[in-house]
Amino acid sequence: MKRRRFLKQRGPSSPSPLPSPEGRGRILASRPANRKPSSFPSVARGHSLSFGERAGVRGNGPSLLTKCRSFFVAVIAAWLSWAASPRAATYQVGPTRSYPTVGSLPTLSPGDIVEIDPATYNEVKRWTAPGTAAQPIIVRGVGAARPVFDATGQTVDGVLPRPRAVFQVEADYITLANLEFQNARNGDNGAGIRVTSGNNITVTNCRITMCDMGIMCDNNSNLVIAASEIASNGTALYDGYSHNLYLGGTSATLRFCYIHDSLNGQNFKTRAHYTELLYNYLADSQDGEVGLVDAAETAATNSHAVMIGNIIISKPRLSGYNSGRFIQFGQDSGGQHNGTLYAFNNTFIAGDGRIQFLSANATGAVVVAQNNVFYGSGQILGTLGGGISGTNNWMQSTATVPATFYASVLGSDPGFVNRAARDLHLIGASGCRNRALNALQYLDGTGAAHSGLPALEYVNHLQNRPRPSDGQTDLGAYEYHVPAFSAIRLSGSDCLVDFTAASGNQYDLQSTSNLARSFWLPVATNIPGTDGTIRITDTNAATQPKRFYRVQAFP
Ligand SMILES: [Ca+2]
Repeated sequence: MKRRRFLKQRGPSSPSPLPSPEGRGRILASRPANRKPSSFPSVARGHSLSFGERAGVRGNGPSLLTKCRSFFVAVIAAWLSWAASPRAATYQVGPTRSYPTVGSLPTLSPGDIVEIDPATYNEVKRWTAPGTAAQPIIVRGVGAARPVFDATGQTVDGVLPRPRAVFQVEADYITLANLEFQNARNGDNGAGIRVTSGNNITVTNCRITMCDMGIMCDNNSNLVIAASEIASNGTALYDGYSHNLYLGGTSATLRFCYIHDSLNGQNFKTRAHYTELLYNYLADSQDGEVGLVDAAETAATNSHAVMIGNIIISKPRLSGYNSGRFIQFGQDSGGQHNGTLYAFNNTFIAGDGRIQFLSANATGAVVVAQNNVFYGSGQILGTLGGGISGTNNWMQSTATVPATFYASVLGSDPGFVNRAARDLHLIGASGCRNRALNALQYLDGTGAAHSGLPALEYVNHLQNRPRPSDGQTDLGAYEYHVPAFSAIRLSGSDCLVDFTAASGNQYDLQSTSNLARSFWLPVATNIPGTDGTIRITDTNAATQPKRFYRVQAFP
């Protein structure tokens, strides 16, 4: 097993505050443009609070006239502040625009939008101007194809004023959308995107490839990475230490991402205090799929992680790389990790029997696994750390069932639609159906409790949809979609029958004129499910006095 090192060249070491559990921008949303927080009390808040508190009270506090004067003074002050502050602007960047590069942009202000035309830009940039919760700075690609930022030939060594990434974000409330990054190389950790000391950063619909590292961050909180592909990053010059994602700081959330083929390291590695992996697809790393290890931030209580609805697939790894690591929760540099990894409704596929699915290797690190599918290796557990327990997990009959796992579901095959093609949706006959707990709970980085039931499903690739519900949850990342009629109506002499059914499965539509006789005739057979509405025309059915329908799933 290879030794793992801390992030090099960390940013300022002061810890970032924990994010509000209620999310962003609730109060700031009512502020005028570019107002600094707390420079004045908000007009709306001060006014409504005062009247609400004093309603019906006489002879106590300022008179109504005094309050009205105060109100108008506050309005005028707010207007002056708004009028004096820079106005949000939209900048167009492109070969034919006034700003041919992002390097030519002026200093940005809160609310500014940068729209970038499709082209390849051979440049790198540090983003140092902050947005606000109400007015984030948005940098986005527009047009038919994502603009590509290619760092080939650029120096990304992190020696100021140079960045250590294609885009290095060093301020709060910035969104990067619809962009591609590639070829950041410095011999070990040139990144596609690096966030350092920037809170509330969002990366969405981006693609990062062929860098030493895909995304890195440190000394930040509330990083959100959504619907982004991060693949084929890594360098042989930093073999075993360069990853598709290498995060730190206080908190990060990944959802609907496709993270695959980390060339010389892990697909996802973090040292953050708190991590959410929700409905992602991770596959084929060279050295480990998910590593949640230690730093100063994980010594605090509530250093939890939650994984819900992910599909994670490993391949047989090359000689010289870690052949057993799949998900590791704990430490790799001797620090503390005081928290629990909650793994709920994931589908875990090992491409190699040497894989140990779950390992915890710090005394304070605990793993709770519920409603998952483990396939491809019989080694469910590696090292145990602070303890690994589970309920309602599917595993192969030949697996070593941990003594701390209860209500396990054993079988020879979980009943995937097409495992070889990696379609891990369930067939109707799957033994994973309706075997899961219907109540799950996890704690976030502040210790607050949340339901851990999966509400969504990952859709190949970078998409998502609501998870179907039949009242009894299935094991794994996908719920079997029970066929259901959505409409039956007459059209001339025909009857049009609409129903929904799961892709990867086949169905027969049958009819009868007499339920009591239970004699069913085929209307259509071998109908492939689509995950959408299927319409079958029953010719001349409208001429019959009555007709009943049913859908039968196979196998
Ligand atoms: Ca079900």
